[in-house]
Amino acid sequence: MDELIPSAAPFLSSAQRIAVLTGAGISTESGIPTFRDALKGHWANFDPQKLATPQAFASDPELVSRWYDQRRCECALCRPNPGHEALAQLQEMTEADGREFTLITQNVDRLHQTAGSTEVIELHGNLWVWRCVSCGKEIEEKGPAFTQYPPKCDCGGNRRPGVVWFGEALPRVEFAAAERAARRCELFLSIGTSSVVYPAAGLIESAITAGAKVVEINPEATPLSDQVEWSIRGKSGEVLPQLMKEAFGN
Ligand code: BJW
Ligand code: ZN
Repeated sequence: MDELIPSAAPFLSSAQRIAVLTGAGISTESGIPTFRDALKGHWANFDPQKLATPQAFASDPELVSRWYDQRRCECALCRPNPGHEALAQLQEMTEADGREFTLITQNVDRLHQTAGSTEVIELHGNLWVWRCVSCGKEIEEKGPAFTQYPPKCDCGGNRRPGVVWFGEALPRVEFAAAERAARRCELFLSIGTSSVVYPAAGLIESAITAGAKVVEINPEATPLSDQVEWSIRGKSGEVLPQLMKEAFGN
């Protein structure tokens, strides 16, 4: 066990307000590649930072919608791992005690919700809700792969995934709630994020500035590792259950 776990655990069991930010790393142990590792096989020649833009969709809607639909179908086969489950359990335990708990995710896979987390703040949308770029109509897609790319709306418009691309604004209400939780919390957990994509990474800085204790869980160092109280180098699917056991003894 990492030597930092016993010193961070008491804060998990006693903090009155806890906020958690997760990134792609929490889902790797469920078989979902991180954003920067997402392009394998046929997609290996593409740059994810270029596919995840409104400009890419405008210039090649077939390519971009195919990539997202393939990811939607792959995510549908994935299950939450012990990291997701530990966070769902942490929410249940803290809320049962009347403490405040906010889970903020940059992930688009919805594995937190599948694990039982509630009121999850999705900063970058999700892969399931697709939106018409002409009339704005949104439909949740739970079925098999589309039969045409890009999928079409009844109005004839192209439909796009309901995710937030580079250069697009994050959902206003969700981001405001996330910012508020980051500023109010006593303990902030930053889990499985490279901490380079803004404004999400700015939430970690907001929490630090507001005086929260911050725990980072990541096998690699990030640009913010030196600024946090505990930078625990490890996989979230292993570290989070250990932290829970140390904090709550179960
Ligand atoms: C493990 C692990 C294990 C592995 N356990 N860990 C300030 C400074 C510089 C630039 C900007 C700035 N403010 C804004 C920008 C521009 C831009 C930006 O941040 N660019 C940077 C890349 C430089 N930001 C934007 O464009 C944002 N919009 C914006 O600012 O709008 C302004 C505006 C205002 C008003 C009107 C209009 C506009 C939007 C950002 C949207 C990001 N969207 C994406 C794609 C979503 C859809 C999709 O999935 O395709 O979101 S990009 C991608 O990055 C995705 C992720 O959610 C996000 C964060 O990535 P994440 O989760 O950190 O993953 P990785 O892959 O980077 O890292 C994984 C980590 O896990 C690694 O550290 C591993 O070590 C670790 N790991 N295994 C724990 N087992
Ligand atoms: Zn439409």
